[in-house]
Amino acid sequence: HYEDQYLDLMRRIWTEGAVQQDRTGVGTRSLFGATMRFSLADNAIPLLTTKRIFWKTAAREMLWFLTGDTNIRNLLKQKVRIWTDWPLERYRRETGDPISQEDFEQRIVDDIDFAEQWGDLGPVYGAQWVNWPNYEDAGQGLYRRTEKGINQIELLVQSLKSNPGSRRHIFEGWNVAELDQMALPPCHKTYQFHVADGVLSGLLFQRSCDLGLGFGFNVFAASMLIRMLAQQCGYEPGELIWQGGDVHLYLNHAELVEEQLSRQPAGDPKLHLLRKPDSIFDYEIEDFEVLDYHPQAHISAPVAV
Ligand code: DHF
Ligand code: TMP
Repeated sequence: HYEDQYLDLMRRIWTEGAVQQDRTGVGTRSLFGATMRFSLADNAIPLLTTKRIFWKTAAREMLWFLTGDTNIRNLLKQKVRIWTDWPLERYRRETGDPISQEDFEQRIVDDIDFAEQWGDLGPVYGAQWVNWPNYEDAGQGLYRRTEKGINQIELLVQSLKSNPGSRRHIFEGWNVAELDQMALPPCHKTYQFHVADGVLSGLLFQRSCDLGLGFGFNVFAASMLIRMLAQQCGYEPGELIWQGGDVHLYLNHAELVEEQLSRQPAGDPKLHLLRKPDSIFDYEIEDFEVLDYHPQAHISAPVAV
């Protein structure tokens, strides 16, 4: 089963991983450098089956990235709460207001000025993917930002269509000059694509991977993106190759890890695209359907902020 790769890595990190003090103070066991391959042929989708993954949440996040938005307001309007912790932490720290998560989220939704001040994550994923800063010569050795940045996704679709054999089908979130403005520097930072015999595959390099929490979302979203690109460009979907840099398990995920490792993966879920939108930017959540997904119960675990 495709999920055995994941469970094997989880077991290896939990038993052999080096204990490391990490940025969050929670502590991890970690291992450096890992690869997994998942087939996307015949609508196959690498959803974890040893616990439920809320794939619509991951899908909404991916669609939100593609709009270029970096404010959590539009996520919260869809009840997607996975990014709240970071703006909430900053708000509490800078104002001293001990507001609850629910009240903070409600205020972001209700009050657009509040959202603009406190709901933005900085120039993270979406900002770099579709609006990478570009500059024009303003004379006298000065440069100014152009009105529109570089849309890496649009360029990617063009290059996949017009020059399939290229080895440069890449988009990148790691904008070195802007890392210090981001709530978190990108984890899933580099995406590369490859076309051979009309089959499109994608490779994701993830510099840092929370194997207990983020991973299930990340492989689903990357696979969904490959499927969308294949549909737009007229290719068959091939594989997702996932590569992790620092792959870790948080020490407070013991219960999740033990429980998940005691379960057996089963089934072959399918992702169906119900419509072919006019462009890569026109997909909606209703365009996606997952069938044959019968996971075991969800396991909740705390997220290290
Ligand atoms: N920090 C850390 N420490 N781990 C992460 O995985 C992570 N992921 C981020 C931002 N920072 C992070 C963005 N993605 C959840 C899933 C993905 C995600 C952030 C959070 C999460 O909390 N998942 C829960 C609840 C899912 C839901 O509410 O739908 C889960 O059980 O999967
Ligand atoms: P770091 O910036 O110190 O590496 O912390 C980021 C943490 O978030 C780390 O545990 C990896 C995790 N993460 C994912 O696994 N997937 C994601 O998509 C995101 C945003 C974060």
